[in-house]
Amino acid sequence: LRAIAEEVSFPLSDQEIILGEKMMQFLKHSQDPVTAEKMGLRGGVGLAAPQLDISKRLIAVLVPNPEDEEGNPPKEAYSLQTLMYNPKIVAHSVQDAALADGEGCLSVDREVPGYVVRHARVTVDYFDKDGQKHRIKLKGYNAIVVQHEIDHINGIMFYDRINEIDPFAVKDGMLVIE
Ligand code: SB7
Ligand code: NI
Repeated sequence: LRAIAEEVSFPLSDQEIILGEKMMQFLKHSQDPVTAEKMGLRGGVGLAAPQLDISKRLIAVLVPNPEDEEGNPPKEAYSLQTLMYNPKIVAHSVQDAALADGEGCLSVDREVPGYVVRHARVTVDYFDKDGQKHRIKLKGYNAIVVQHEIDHINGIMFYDRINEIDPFAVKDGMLVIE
């Protein structure tokens, strides 16, 4: 998990395509209360190939929209659902942001409290499984999740970004996302 993962080249191998599909399936399962229980999974919104011991630059992101106050399902199930091959942050805001509740990681079996300081907004380039290039702009929770996953392919863990001396320090202008 501390290695810099290798870029993939196009066209992808069948293995690399299947790996992406498996990663997305894993996230779907981990969010389904029934299968999650059976498999003993913690709900995941993202996954990076190095977490499966595959040192390639591939991440999967699946961020569900919440139900409304009455418990009705959202219009769109997901606010972000993407497989990204060779994702790269090409621009980011000066403003920082952190989740109010901190972060956790499927690969870390303990809680590490504190604000994980990240960019509030990012522009990300990536390739899809067909080798098409995409550029997306993200903010809020989606931006945080994608940065957490891109960190994994660069060997960075979320707790590396927590202020050691004062874990809940708020740099001026930093957005705290509830
Ligand atoms: C909180 C959790 C995640 C991202 C951002 C905030 C992902 C948790 C699952 N993973 O460990 C994926 O790398
Ligand atoms: Ni993680």
